[in-house]
Amino acid sequence: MTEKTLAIIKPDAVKKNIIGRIIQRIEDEGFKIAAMKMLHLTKDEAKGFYIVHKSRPFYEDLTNFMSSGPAIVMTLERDDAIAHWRQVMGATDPAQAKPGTLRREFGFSVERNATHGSDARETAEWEIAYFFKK
Ligand code: IDP
Ligand code: MG
Repeated sequence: MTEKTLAIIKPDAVKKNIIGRIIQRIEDEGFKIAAMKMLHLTKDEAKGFYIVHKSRPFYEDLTNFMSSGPAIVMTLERDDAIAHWRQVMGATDPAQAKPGTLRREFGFSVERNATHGSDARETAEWEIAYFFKK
């Protein structure tokens, strides 16, 4: 069933000039890019986006990183988009991610892991609305 997910090319990947390679992979995986923009999140916008992690020890560093430079946010559409995009990204920690996944190929650390993807229907809807007004 066609579904939408929110994907982000994080500031580490934008800095490394690999936007094109990641978008190529997105298209090769059969996703339709339904919306896309580049933006430089403020610290407060990053904190709002990752509000579910506010009591985690990495929240402060993560939101500094996510507001450290421009990122690309996208709505991706496909059959089973949420699970499929998470599979293409690989595990959160690039060292644990399977060969061929984006995080294994392009991630630097558990924090600077190149890409974001929603983890469920409800979070996808909330995350898409966070960046794209109807
Ligand atoms: P996910 O991005 O694979 O869904 P989450 O657990 O939702 O992983 O964490 C959100 C983001 O927070 C990760 O993508 C990563 O950038 C960062 N992060 C997660 N765990 C850690 C950690 O243990 N140390 C530092 N950063 C982390
Ligand atoms: Mg997550």
